[in-house]
Amino acid sequence: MSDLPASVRLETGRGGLPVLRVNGPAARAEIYLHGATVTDWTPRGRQPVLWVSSASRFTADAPIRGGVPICFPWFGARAGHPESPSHGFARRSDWVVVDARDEGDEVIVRLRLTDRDAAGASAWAHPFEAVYTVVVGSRLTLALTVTNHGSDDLSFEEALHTYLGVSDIRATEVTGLEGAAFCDSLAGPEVLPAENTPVRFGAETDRVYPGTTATTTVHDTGAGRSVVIAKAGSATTVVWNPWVDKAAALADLADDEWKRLLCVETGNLRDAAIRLAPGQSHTMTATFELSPLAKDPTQKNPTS
Ligand code: TA6
Repeated sequence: MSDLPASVRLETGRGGLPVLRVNGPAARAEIYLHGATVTDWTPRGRQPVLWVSSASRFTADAPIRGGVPICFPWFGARAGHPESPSHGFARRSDWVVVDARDEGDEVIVRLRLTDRDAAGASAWAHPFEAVYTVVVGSRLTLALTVTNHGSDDLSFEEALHTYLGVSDIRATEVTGLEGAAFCDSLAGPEVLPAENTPVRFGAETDRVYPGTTATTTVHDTGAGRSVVIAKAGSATTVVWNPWVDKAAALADLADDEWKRLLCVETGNLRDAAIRLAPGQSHTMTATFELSPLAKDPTQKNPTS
């Protein structure tokens, strides 16, 4: 690791895990080396955008419940390998800091994971290198570049499993997915017809949009703001809220926290899984930006 600029400090975080604390001109951020999990991004003068559970574990053997866990090299359950961890091993592995630098108002941090240092990668015998570039500024940009260092083709799924904080999920909607067909993971693998309305939340929601490159916007009426999520190199979007029962079933999620989180995930899953020839690389990028509430919500806030 080259010397860190003054804007980046390597400190001891929750659970004694190493964390990079970034204090840039335009925003602050926090990146745990464990999973290269970005757990905070707060533009100057604004409220935090990412959400972390108060019940999250910060231990070497578990993923962090919140922020932006990296799902790689598979998403969800690994087909044919019930013993393998959900969402892969990247979010449970300790990444290495490559370097960090200031560039104008932005601070750029790079982290790396290879098959040699990934926890449990022996179960997935493919030589690879993943480099994660985190750009902290008035926008947050996350770019995951995977390179195949093997002599055979490499196929993998990936997702940036972003947990956004919202004031109340029941008064939050997602736009940008209108017209995109989706799979309801709670119902089955069938691809369901597209809807022409924003995604709204009245129950556990677990949707995979298999063929969309669209920018999505999360409209948080209670907070009077929107989060715009643009992406590149990604053909899948996942939208998740656990609601009451699933939240109660998850040990690392406090029972009432389902009201204040929403996952909008940037990925390449299933048919969009990435296939790399030896020596080839692929980059997937998500960019987050705050904007005043883009829509003047007409619907009432059901909690009031
Ligand atoms: O991204 C949605 C999802 O795949 C859901 O099915 C739900 O399981 C969620 O991820 C959380 O998964 P985790 O393994 O972190 O408990």
